[in-house]
Amino acid sequence: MEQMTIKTTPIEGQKPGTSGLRKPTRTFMSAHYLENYVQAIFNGIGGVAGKTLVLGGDGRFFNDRAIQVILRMAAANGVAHMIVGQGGILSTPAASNLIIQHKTDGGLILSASHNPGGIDADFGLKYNVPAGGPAPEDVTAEIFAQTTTLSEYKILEAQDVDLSTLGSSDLAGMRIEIVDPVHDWADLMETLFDFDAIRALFAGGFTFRFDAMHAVTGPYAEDVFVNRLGAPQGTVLNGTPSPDFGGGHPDPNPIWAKPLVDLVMGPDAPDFAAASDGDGDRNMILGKGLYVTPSDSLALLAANAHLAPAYKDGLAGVARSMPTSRAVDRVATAKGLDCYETPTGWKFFGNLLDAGRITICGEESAGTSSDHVREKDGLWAILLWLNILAVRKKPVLDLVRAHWAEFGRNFYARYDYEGIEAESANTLFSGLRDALPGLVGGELGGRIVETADEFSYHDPVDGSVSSAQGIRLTLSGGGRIVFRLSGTGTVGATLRVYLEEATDDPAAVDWDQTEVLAPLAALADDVAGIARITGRTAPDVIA
Ligand code: G16
Repeated sequence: MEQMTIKTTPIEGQKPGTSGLRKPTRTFMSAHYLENYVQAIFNGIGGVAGKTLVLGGDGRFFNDRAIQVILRMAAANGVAHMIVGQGGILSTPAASNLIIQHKTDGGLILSASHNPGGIDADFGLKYNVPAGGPAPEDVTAEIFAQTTTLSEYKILEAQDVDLSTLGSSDLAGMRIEIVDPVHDWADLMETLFDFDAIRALFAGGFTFRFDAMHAVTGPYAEDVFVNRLGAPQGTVLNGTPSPDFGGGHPDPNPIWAKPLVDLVMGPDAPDFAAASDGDGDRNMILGKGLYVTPSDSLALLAANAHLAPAYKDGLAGVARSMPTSRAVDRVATAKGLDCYETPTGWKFFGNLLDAGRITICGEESAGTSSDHVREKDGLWAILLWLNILAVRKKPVLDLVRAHWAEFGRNFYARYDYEGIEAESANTLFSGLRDALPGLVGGELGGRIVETADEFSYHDPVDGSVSSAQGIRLTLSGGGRIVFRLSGTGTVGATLRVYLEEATDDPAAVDWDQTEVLAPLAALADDVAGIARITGRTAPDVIA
């Protein structure tokens, strides 16, 4: 086996976004692209000689080839020990768990999350730190800096490693340990939740459907819901992972998981339904006739987490990303908990979790998790819901309505304008930025603009500052509009507009969300000039 040093030149645009580097698959497959980025990660974290790393991905197209390249590069760069999910597969939360459990030096996760997979779709790669979470901004900045000066990478000339058999092997002095991707994570779940209570729930005829969307969670869901909790065969839908996610878009929301939403809205609705995404970190929650928004789900989980064994002593605190609705803030206020507002991106929760300041956190983008790992964990959220339902013994709809009645209701929607020209996006944001000082105290749609600013996050643990994290306006009467650009898209710019109305009116449990938010949507268009600047008169997606 020959170790080679290959000359290369920097490749433009290898800047990690909200969660690692995501690009079209063909870009990742182009000459030196993957190799350059992997070497930049290795260099950016101070070299990998003698280190132990975790490696796995969501199984999308090119996962298998990329893993082999990374293994050969890891061996050539002196990695001592690689822990790899069998077949090169690991869900993102399972990878985080392995990084933590094995006290490693971090891991490489191959995924473009909820983006479609295939040669004409998307691929991604990110580095997670030894604490288990996505690399924070100072680390990703160093990795990016490395991509701009890289002149060579190291790789071994070797045959493919067999990833199908559990156990250890050697690659030029590097120990490769193939582990069951499901087992350790599923065992962890048993320590957190009341599996007996959930088993009794299923034994009593409670019906549940989980849509794995042909993505990574199928085997995890079969093991936990069916094998360990006794849910009947047929509970897991689309449970066989495929490299192109069955040709679908593995994003658990009412648009891309429409068949499941149609099921809960129809006559054969199960008591509870849920879905997860490409790499298993997102979740969608549904009850009979009801879609629970991620922001409401976060609030309800925070209010009821004490019903699960792991959280029985209460929560240290909670956190949400800035654009996420403030529903969880109401729970925090009622329970006397600290509540943190972070920028979009799971990496920003890491310090708060490590410091023990929060136990549960979540985002409007369908991510929720706790301090059990350092990633969002779709199946964890679904299990906590099941635990709560098993104890409360009430339908999902009743639980949600009771929650709104107790804490107040936050109406919430996100409008996405996809693939807009970068220049239009820049014009729109610079216009908004310029307008901010003049908006405060003025009137907009008959309401007073109470605040208008661009969000900067001051990390209370390490003192770092992350600026330009979204423009936000708050309006009298509980309204809020947030504008930001997505950091996960691979083509053009995606404008996200987040609309929120908050009310304490008990009658609001019966109000229609679309009607409540319509005036705010018109205001958002007006104040930012969305139609005027981008030519778009309607969003591509309402989430
Ligand atoms: C990623 C990040 C999340 C973020 C989401 C949306 O999720 O991990 O923290 O909320 O993207 O980000 P953006 O609005 O910038 O597109 P995932 O599930 O794609 O890893």
